[in-house]
Amino acid sequence: MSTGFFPVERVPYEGPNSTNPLAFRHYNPDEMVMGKRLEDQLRFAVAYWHSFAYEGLDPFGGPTFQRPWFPANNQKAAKLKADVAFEMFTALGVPFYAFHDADIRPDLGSFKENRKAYEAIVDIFAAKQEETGVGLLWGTANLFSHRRWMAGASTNPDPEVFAYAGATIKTCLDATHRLGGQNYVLWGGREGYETLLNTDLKREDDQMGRMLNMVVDYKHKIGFKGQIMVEPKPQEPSKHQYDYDVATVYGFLKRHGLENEVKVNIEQGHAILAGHSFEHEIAMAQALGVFGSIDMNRNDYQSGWDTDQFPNNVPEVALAYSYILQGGGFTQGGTNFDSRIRRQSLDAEDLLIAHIGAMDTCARGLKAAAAMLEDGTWPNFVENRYSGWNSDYWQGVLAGKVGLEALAAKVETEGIEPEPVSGKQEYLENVLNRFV
Ligand code: XLS
Ligand code: NI
Ligand code: NI
Repeated sequence: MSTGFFPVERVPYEGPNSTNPLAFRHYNPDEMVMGKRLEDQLRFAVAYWHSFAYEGLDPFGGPTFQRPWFPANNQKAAKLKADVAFEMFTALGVPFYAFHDADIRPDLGSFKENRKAYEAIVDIFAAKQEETGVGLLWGTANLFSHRRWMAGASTNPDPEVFAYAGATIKTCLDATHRLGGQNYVLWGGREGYETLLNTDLKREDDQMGRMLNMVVDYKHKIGFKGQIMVEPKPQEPSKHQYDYDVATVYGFLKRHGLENEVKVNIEQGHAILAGHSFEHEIAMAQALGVFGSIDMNRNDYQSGWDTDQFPNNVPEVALAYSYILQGGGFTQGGTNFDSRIRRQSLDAEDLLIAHIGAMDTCARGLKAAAAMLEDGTWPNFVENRYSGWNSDYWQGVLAGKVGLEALAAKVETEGIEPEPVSGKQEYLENVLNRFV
């Protein structure tokens, strides 16, 4: 029996000319794009926290959303929340969702009570996944909201907090495994510092590395086949976060021997906060062999913080997907909408409308990206730009067969005087604009 929370049970695809706000105009899951169904290319997931746990607070104001499951301080409310959540996943036709422990269960005070409440909701999720065919893209632990985490989780100066973090991650990994999750994410919201004055960087790095190694060991022990992913972010809530960006996370993984075990979950808004573009972070992760999944959202360009709005800029999204497709597309990862409606968007249908717009934006972006690659002008240009390196001699240089002296001798004996060539930026921008 439906809860009747949403005005429709299923959002149809009606094509580009539809003006129905509760219909897709560009996301037709069965459309084939680069040899795969659109649904399998995009692998959409809804973020449980933003759509069902967020109450509409901001730093200056309290809750604005009056949902029938608020206050979600008991199992009955948590169950109703789960019912509505799965109704929305089904209405949108998304194949996946993602959640933190604290999003789905009430806070009953002790670790043990919370674990039991959490596992009871996970049981409900298991039945609902079975019934609806919706799967889990990733599970994660909320190691940042409760006051116990204020000085960090694995990086806390108090070893008992480290233990509590480990116990929480274990519980969440067990649940993710049980639900057939494709990935498990660690986002270190409080793994950083407010002031360097009270912080020992070296110790905190060692603690965080040790925790991640324990997570990887445990994953193998229980036979979890999902990817373990770290989600980079430079700051907020901490003034400085250790998982600053993709390159920083890669250095951390190398330092702790985890570069072949752990991948990255890249969020649009975090990339911008780090002073990068989304596509930079994606391309960097691919170059380093650690690309895993994306959190799709956008930040307000004026406010300078992680506003987690739904994406609506097709050219930007197209560029991001063009790099994902060039890397072969998603394997276990997907497009998780780490996005929330604004606190004035009070209506149940606003949740649907937000996701519909975002899914249409992503569909248009992915189709544009596929067209750019199928056209070939752009990737061929880049390939060509480096073609001088393809000969045996220059490959040998890269392979270490030539040293600095030999290189210097070559320049003089052959009279090498390189002639600069145009980088063609505007030409390439115009080429890509043909597809968006
Ligand atoms: C916060 C993060 C968070 C992670 C999951 O900025 O994006 O939502 O995705 O803990
Ligand atoms: Ni975020
Ligand atoms: Ni995120």
